[in-house]
Order: sequence, then C-alpha cells, then structure tokens
Amino acid sequence: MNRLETSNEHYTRDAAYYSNLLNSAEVDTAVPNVSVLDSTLREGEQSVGISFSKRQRLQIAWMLDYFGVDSIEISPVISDSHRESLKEMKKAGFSAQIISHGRALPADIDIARSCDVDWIAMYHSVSDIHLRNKLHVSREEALERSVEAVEYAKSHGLKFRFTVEDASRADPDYLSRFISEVSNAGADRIGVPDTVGMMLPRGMKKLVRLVKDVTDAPIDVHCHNDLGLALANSLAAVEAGADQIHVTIDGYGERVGIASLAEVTMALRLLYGVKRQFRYEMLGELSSLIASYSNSQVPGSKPLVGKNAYTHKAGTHLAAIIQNPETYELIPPKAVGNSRRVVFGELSGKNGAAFLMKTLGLEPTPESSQQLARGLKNLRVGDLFEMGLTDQMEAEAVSVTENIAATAQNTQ
Ligand code: HCA
Ligand code: CU
Repeated sequence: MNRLETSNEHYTRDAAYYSNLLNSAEVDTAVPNVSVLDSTLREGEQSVGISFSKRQRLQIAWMLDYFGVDSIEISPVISDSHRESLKEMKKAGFSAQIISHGRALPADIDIARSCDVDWIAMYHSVSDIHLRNKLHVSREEALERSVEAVEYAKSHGLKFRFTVEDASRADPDYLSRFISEVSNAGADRIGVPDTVGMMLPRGMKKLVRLVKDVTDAPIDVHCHNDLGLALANSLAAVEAGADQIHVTIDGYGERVGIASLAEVTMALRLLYGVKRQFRYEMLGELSSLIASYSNSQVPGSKPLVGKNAYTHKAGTHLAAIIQNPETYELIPPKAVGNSRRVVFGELSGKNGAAFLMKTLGLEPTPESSQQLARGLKNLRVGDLFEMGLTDQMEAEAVSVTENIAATAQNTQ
C-alpha cells in the first residue's frame, strides 16, 4: 500500500486533537470569563520610539474598541494632549471602558476627575527596592498614603483599580497586608503586575493566589516581558483566577513591553477555548498601524502578525503546505489579518522547484524539477526570492505535487 492510499480512522482527528490532549490540565483551569485591557495608549507610549498624536490615539482607540477589547487605558497625567485624548475617547461613546491611569496621589486623581471618567487606575510601589530607592518612603508611609488616595477616590465616587507596582518583588507578608487594607478601603479591582518580568508561570500563580486570599476584588494581571515570559505568565495568572489580562498592540511598552494583544487573545481562543467576539482578523492591521505611527517595521518574527509567521521555506514544508496549510499553520493567515508567502532558494527541493516552474508557466517533470532544485542549491545564495501565495496558486500547486508524486510512484 503506498502512502497516498493509507487509510486509517485516526486520520479524521482534528489537527489540534493530540496537542489539546497534551495541553489539558490535571486540575480544572477553565477560564470562562477573561477580559482584556489594552494599554497601548499608556504602557505602549512608554516604549522607545513611540509618541502618538491625538489623531493617532483616537484612531487606535477606535480600532481597539471595534476589535472588542474590554478596557482601554490612557494616562491624562502625562500631558495636556493626553488629557484631551482621554476626553475625546470619552465622547466617542466606545463600548470599551476607558481607564484613566495615574499615581495613587490626590493630584493625579484630580486630573482624572477633570476628564469626567468613571474608572481610574492608581498605582503605588510595594517592593522595598522601589520604596527605598524610588519613592524614599517607609513601608508604613507607603500604606498610609495609598489608603488615603483610595479614600480620596472613593469620596469622589470613582471606581478604581489599585495596582501594587513591583508586586512580584515585594515581601509577601507586607503585600498581603497592603492589599487587604486598600481593598477594605474600597478598591474595586486589584492590579497585580510583574513589573520587571521576573516571574515564572508558577510564581505568577502563587502571586495571584496570595492576592485572592486577602481580597474578593477581581484581579488584573500585567506581565512584563523581560525574559520573554509575559504571555506564559499572563495565562498562568488567569489559570490561578485573575480575570483580566493587560496587553498592548505587539507588546510595546517600557523596555521590552508586556504581553501582546494578538498572542493573548489568540492563545485564549485556541488553547483555552475562550469564546469572545474579538475581530481577530484586525490583528495584522492593528500591528501595522502601530508600526507606521512609530516609523518602524513590524518585526518579521512577531508571532501571528509578523511577515515570517506565514512564510514557508523548506521544500518539505512547502510541499506539505500546498497540500494542506494545517500541516504547518496553527490558524489560517486570513484569520489574523496576515497572508501566506513562500520563499524560493536553496531549500526549495524538487517540490518547491516544480511549484516555481508551474508558476512561471512551465510544465515541470520529475527530472526538470529535480534539476532546478539542484540549480537553486548550487547557486549558494540562500533565499533567492519570496512571493505571496494566492488561493489560486495553491490550488494549482496541489495538482503539481500530486502529478509529481504519481509520476514518481509509476517510475518506482
Ligand atoms: C508603570 C508601572 C506599571 C503599572 C501597571 C499597572 C507596572 O509604568 O506605571 O498599573 O497595571 O508595570 O508595574 O506599568
Ligand atoms: Cu508596566
């Protein structure tokens, strides 16, 4: 029996069947109600090279709202221009909640009040290194100040998240007491950041559990990506009971940023089966918008939205992709606003070479495609060129490889 005739009932399994089995947890880690807060206009603007105009901020906010994020964060404390942006966003009547970000200080809270917002976020550091070297206050002073700010916000009828900055490097006993007090004083949500990106996923889980032990307030997580663990840590945090993840478009933020909108929303959908009405197909456009507003390019290697995410190179991959893209793609490019490409060059092999010949209007035979494949290899220039792959070209390519496979079998 040759390979093409092999029939087996296991072939009917969905491509993700066994990976889903491996990913399934021993304990219940279902995350039915997870929300997404986008901080591109706050954390994202803290990224080197990013400084949006008011028009750009409004455009980004429109698109994020249409994409379907639950909240959009911006800091009116930064400048008049940011304050005006926040006001314009409020006027636009978005479905997303607008969150005004600032320090746990009456002065910052007043700025938020002047913008007529319902929800604010205030933050205060809780790690000794921040208290000593950044704020020059004792643990007691920090707590006192924070509770005062919370009471101030409450007395003005605001709803707010209290973020314990640098929580992952704080003394857990102090952290518990701190959260318990700000939460008793009326915090509506608690923000738990891994400010310098030092957590392992299991550390993030412990941190979230510690917070849950002392408050019933819902929990936001904000994971920095200094070791590339932002996505894993954000997901671990929701497994432990956090219910909102902070993201930015393409993960931009202070230093190397936080978890990315595309990765978080797609991982929630593909790996946790979270059903949200996000417009995932906007992800590519959102990514290129930020790149153009910051005069940069989307890095090719960015998961899902980068150019390389759907560029196939090795001949074996190319041959498989044109038979069925699921062989090497976890989700079709169109679903995330990306497109498929192929690279021709020394790795093309006979299948890639045959495909190239067909594309150029030549009729490939096993011999001629083998010859071209050898030629491409002997050129020793690596990648020769790349091109987009249309549905039409893919359909034709399938017939090319099938013909080649059939001829090869007949000649065996
Ligand atoms: C900052 C610190 C912060 C706050 C996070 C939050 C962090 O730059 O203001 O308010 O949720 O990473 O700790 O971004
Ligand atoms: Cu941050």
